[in-house]
Amino acid sequence: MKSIVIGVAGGSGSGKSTFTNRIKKYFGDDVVVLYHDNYYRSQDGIPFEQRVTVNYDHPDALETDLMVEHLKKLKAGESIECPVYDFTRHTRSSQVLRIDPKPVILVEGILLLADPRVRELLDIKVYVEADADERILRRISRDVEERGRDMKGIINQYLTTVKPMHYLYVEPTRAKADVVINSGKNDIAFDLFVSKSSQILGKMKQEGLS
Ligand code: UZR
Ligand code: MG
Repeated sequence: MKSIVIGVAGGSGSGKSTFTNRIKKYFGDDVVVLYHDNYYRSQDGIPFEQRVTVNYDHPDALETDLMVEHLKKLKAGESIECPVYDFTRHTRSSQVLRIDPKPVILVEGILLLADPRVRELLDIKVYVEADADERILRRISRDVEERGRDMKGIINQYLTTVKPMHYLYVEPTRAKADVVINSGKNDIAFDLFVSKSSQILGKMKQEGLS
């Protein structure tokens, strides 16, 4: 089986997951999603108070080597066991997730396009763009509701790491994307996107049959 690999990058709170979920829904059973977030390194070796101060917005915080290996395996038609990250504890959980290969492989993450090895494996590179004020507002609601954080911690983290690293490592990868889409109204971008992807997918399926 051949697969099409689509990468969705963009700043934290830009709407990456929303866009990814939309594509996921569209392709249904044909799709599998790999979240770069799940490849954050384990922080089991240090106490919780120290974990909150780690710079998670730097490329070194992620075990991208392992994700590259997994992506290659999925492309080769093999299943993988993906780590699962626990944001409430700032470390890897004891769970692993078995992921089977599918014709559409979606990969999502803030620093996805920062690694040349990842870029090389992507057929389509998307960067989701949103203003900084929108991103921080989304981040506040998300981190309070889903990641067990408080306002003080979110603000502190945003100012010390999220914001500076965004401009240092995330935003520059915008230039590496094939398409930059607006996080707000992206219906047209979405339509263009799925028609192009379906076209590639249809072609691949046809080639697979002949
Ligand atoms: P998204 N992150 C944490 O807050 N804690 C961790 O243990 C690991 C990651 C944050 C990370 C980054 N940064 O901004 C965000 N900080 O998760 C990326 N600080 O996730 O794209 O889903 O927002
Ligand atoms: Mg997200």
